[in-house]
Amino acid sequence: MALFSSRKTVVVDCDVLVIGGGFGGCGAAYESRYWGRDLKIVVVEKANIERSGAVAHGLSAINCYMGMQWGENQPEDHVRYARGDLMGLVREDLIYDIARHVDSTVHKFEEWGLPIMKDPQTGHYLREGRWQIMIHGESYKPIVAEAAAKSATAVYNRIMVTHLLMDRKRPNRVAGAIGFNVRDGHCHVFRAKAVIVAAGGASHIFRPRAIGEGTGRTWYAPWSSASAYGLLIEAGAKMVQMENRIVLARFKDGYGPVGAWFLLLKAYATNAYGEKYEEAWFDATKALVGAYADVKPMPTCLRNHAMIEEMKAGRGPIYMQTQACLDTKEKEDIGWEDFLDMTVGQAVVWASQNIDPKERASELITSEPYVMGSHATCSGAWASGPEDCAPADYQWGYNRMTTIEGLFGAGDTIGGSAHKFSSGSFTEGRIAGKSAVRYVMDLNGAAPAADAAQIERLAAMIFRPLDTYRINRNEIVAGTVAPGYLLPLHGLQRLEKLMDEYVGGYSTFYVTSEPLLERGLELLAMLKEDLAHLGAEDLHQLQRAWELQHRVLTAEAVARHTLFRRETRWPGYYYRADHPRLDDAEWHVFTASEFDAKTGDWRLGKLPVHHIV
Ligand code: SFD
Ligand code: AMP
Repeated sequence: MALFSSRKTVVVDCDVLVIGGGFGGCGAAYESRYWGRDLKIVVVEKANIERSGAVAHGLSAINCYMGMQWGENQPEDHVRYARGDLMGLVREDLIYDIARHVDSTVHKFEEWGLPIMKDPQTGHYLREGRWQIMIHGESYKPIVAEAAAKSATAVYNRIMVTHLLMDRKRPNRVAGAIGFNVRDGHCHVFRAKAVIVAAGGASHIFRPRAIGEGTGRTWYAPWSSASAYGLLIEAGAKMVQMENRIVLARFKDGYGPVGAWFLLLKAYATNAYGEKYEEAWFDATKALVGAYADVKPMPTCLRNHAMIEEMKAGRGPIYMQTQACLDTKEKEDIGWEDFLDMTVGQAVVWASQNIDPKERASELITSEPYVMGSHATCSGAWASGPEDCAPADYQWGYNRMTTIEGLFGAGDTIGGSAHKFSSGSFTEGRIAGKSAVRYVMDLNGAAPAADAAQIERLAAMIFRPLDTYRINRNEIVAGTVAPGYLLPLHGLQRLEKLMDEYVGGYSTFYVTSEPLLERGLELLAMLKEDLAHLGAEDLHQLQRAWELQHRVLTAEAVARHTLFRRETRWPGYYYRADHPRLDDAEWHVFTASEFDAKTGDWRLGKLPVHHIV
């Protein structure tokens, strides 16, 4: 019998359910309302949409903007850019679809009150780089969330979704979602005709560099807990490119991003001796990846590769020569605001280490890997493409519908389409929202029926860690250690350590191989067995427990995809020591996986990469 017997179950019925009120989710809510005037549109969010997700703390740039009104770029240009950056492998239809709509999204953001910097000479948005524009973005998220809140019929904040619900009769048809309120502990059941998952990417899959007093600090938000992948994998959705984890060059210890420094302020990176090092690695890199080394701008992974090689050669620390570019008050202000708007911790590192960036260079380093679908990386779900330009085998239903009927995705959730960033994720949410509404209207009232037995089974399972803790805490042997349970933090640390050491984290300089991956998967299987004994002291820890479940499943997908792709496609993100070169003859393809939750089996395969631009 459950020990928390006062728990209520709240049931919510709706037409469109949006899981995650970040950038993709806010876009989905906004656009669903536009097309579905009379529909019941519900957003469910584990935090509070006003300050949730990767943009919680603000941003200082919008990294995806074409500038078509000024003839700056066309959508085709963006497809070429993303393809080059991802070493040839992207869903060009999905990227094109976002690029052609993204400017209108940014114009809406400005209309809603987001201050966008202007070039005093032209009056156009101030360009950081070819694709990026500068904003005063500390309040970026509340501004965007307000539009979503006004559009949705209801926003359920503080509810962590743990599982998707499936139709009673059709196992591949989504019927809603289930989770719990992290404040009052009530169980929440959402029954929906269409579901859009926009639950963000994943930090803390690999061991972060930050330890001790900095524990938990990462570049991508620490609360980006892989739910977008965990929910979908468990339900059997086809996932792609899960091996394509991203490593980022960042200011050391505070994880400050580098884009504004390289592109707008024209700072440059050197080794410890003040030498620019990227060019020096060109021939060696070309021997590994061939013509991809000639792509301009240099692909993100190859920029990392040069930095990693330089570090391995013992010529670190690597430095961003900030003092060489901060020669005016305006530039100095932009430099500080870049961090104060987006990564306050980096400004704190400067203060705490007595670094004045106009006097002294700052260290750069490559981060631990993250799993995402919206930056210079494209892990995520395989989705049906736009009706007018997707190749036939990329299209089986409604735009942005996954391989599960009625289940859509946006932002980090959707795979194959890199370089969406905040604006592109919101845009993809809009695309998914419009499509989900059409799907609901085409149903003509034929709603799915959630499976009562599944709900009952899940409701018992979700809260089990609370009981496990209560029963076993009597056996605590020391501190927080008890033989009868595993605490979420201990499980997380086990996951991070094994992913780091076997699947290509920073401590091996991102190197892995078949034997390492096989051993990592063996240890992962043992960790998965222990997850049945997770113990949660309170509701906060219960949330941590389910975040860990989502992270572990995602990590397994990363390891299995990495094992499957027998080449090194993205040096600088990870290296297969046993297949050190890029191999276009065999691997100019997407890797795809499907998980069967009943048997625990994974099926991996290849999907074609079509070039439409
Ligand atoms: O330069 C559940 N990003 C940047 N984008 C830009 O456009 N410009 C920049 O300057 C950017 N930089 C940057 C960025 C991110 C971070 C952390 C930093 C710097 C420090 C990237 C964008 O933020 C990113 O691409 C988008 O936010 C992705 O959108 P989306 O919707 O896929 O993810 P989200 O916004 O994190 O939202 C997810 C939401 O889901 C909630 N959630 N809710 C219920 N149940 C669950 N189980 C849930 N799990 C998650 C989350 O709480 C969240 O609200 S730069 O460095 O690149
Ligand atoms: P970051 O701040 O590293 O997240 O980068 C922000 C944007 O600038 C992304 O679109 C990056 O791909 C791009 N970017 C960062 N550094 C460089 C560089 N050295 N050359 C070209 N593009 C860059």
